[in-house]
Amino acid sequence: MAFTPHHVTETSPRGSSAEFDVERIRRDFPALAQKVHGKPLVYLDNAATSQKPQAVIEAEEHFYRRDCSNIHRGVHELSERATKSYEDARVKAQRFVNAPDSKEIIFVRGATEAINLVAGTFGRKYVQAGDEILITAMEHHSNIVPWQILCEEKGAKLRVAPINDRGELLLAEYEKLLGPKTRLAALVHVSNVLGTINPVREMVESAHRKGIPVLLDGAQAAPHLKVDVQDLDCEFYAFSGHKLYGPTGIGVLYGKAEVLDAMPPYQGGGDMISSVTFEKTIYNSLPYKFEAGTSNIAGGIGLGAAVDYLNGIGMESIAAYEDELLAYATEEISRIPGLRIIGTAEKKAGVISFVMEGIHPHDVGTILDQEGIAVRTGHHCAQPLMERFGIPATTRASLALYNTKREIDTLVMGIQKVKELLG
Ligand code: 7TS
Repeated sequence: MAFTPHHVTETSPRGSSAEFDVERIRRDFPALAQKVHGKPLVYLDNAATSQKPQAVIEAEEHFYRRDCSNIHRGVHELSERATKSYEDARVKAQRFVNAPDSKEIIFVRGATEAINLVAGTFGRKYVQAGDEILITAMEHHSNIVPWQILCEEKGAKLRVAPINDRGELLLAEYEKLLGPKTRLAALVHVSNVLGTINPVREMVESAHRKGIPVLLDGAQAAPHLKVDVQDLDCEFYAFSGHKLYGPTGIGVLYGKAEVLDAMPPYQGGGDMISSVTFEKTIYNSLPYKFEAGTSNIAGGIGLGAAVDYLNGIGMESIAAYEDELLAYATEEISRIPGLRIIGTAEKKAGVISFVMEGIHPHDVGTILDQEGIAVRTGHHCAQPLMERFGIPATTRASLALYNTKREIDTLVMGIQKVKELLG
């Protein structure tokens, strides 16, 4: 049931602008215009999930209002429209990460499911007792726990590449840990707590020199950087739609075709088969082999609209704007006495985590909320990383393309207020 898209219909073409007009961008995001506790919303919890532009909301709504139908199976008009929009979105995602072929784009629920898919199929097939999986000390739980489950089942071992006090990976240590028993290196591209951008291209190269395949967790990279899976040469790349201004419940696993082809299916059911008898089932070709059951069709279409939206602005412009904003925020926030930033790597994207002397992050978050400022507090699903820094939790401000220096100033004033009240 291969579907070959000929002409991909794009939504909301904006034309790329050399100048980054943040005020115009803000108007595309209806949720940003609201007040919270009587104060204008300052949304700085983008690493958890980002707000959605009108174009994404409209794409989902359009599907439910006009095209709602199941895909890949109907001969009728609505099903054909829905199938085309969904498969167009796959091509958009393919181009977004520069994958060679759209069949290498597997739609999943998000980065978590993408990693679980690889652990449950690639891992189950290739990992044996005594083998090793290599991760880093700065992984999100979703790139730790699936490997622990696999290791437990197989009698394999999880190895962890250490980091320095700035939150940078110790590359020499990482290379030493790439050994003859390593079956996969599963590495975060950008840390959700520290903001560290790992030198993943070099890390993939070192792994490949020893014949070790690599999965990159790009959940926090895809919204901030131009991702090119051919340049990175990784076997797998995982990301979530909802952190990329798209809907929740949809994400992507990119995998090299030859690697995906050799892997057993993930879940069994409709759409992932080519033929079924009680004696034998023949699986469908890529990407459908890994997409059992009715997909998040509206989500996929919404993700396609998010990609169009980002392309209209340009990932390079977004990265440059956010870099400037991060530098400003770092400078302003680090001036506050008694505050310590956790994660001071030379190469960072979009995240500032901090702790304040004598004040619990939860109290910081609660007071900031009263000021209309949304941040996340806690361990950020990275408990081993908290342990590495000897802290239970941080307050985290995470940036998006629509944040402004004015909002950073509001955050700084909010933190001053926390100090006045609790310091
Ligand atoms: N990997 C990283 C690096 C992440 O930051 C997250 C989510 C995931 C994987 C999982 O993504 P999901 O979409 O499948 O849930 N990170 C966060 C966060 O920092 N705050 O809330 C979710």
